[in-house]
Amino acid sequence: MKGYIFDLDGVLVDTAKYHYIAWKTIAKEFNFELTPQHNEQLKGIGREVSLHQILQWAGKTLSETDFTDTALRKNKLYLEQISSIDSSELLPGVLNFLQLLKAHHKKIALGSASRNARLVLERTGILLLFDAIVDGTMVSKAKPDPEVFLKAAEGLGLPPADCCVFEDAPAGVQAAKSAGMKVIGVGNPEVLKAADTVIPNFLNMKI
Ligand code: B16
Ligand code: MG
Repeated sequence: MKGYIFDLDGVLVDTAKYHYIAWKTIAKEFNFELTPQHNEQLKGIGREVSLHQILQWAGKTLSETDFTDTALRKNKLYLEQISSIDSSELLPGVLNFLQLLKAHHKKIALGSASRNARLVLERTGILLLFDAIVDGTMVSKAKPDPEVFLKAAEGLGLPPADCCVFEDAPAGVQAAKSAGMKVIGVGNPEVLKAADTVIPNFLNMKI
């Protein structure tokens, strides 16, 4: 493989838990208890799609203004959670693996649904390791649509078949597959059945 494309939340950094805490707080406002099982379905999908899903589970509807306001408040809660994160938030083995790829002159890209991706990369000190960054501000279709990963490959100047994707969410695995890329799941093999292979983390990775 020439190109390595990484999802952000739940793959490079342990921020998935902060999205969960923020959504749980919002869901409570609708008297809805958001469980880890529900949250699994929100991973990797965009902010507005997530809010639509929570409202559907809660059996609630919001006016357009309240919807926008609620999505903004969720983001504020998330930003509060990540206000003091640093490199300790990187998941096990991430930094070593990124440096190993660099040492082997491999291309590295980010393919994330998050509009806060750059901020998180900056705060955790890995921003400069990326040759291309595609985040939620640059795509019009959320995962499982392949747009984010196709744009990342384009940013690296590589055909999709030369790229592999690391993903922690079923929607992201599906997006990578639809993009025609090899996909390595990071996390629970039960949840990531559609991936080509699943690793628990980046410790002891070789290329
Ligand atoms: P934001 P990823 C995704 O990032 C998260 O998994 C998902 O929980 C979140 O709702 C989405 O980004 C949008 O994030 O509200 O920060 O724009 O996993 O694709 O890196
Ligand atoms: Mg993710």
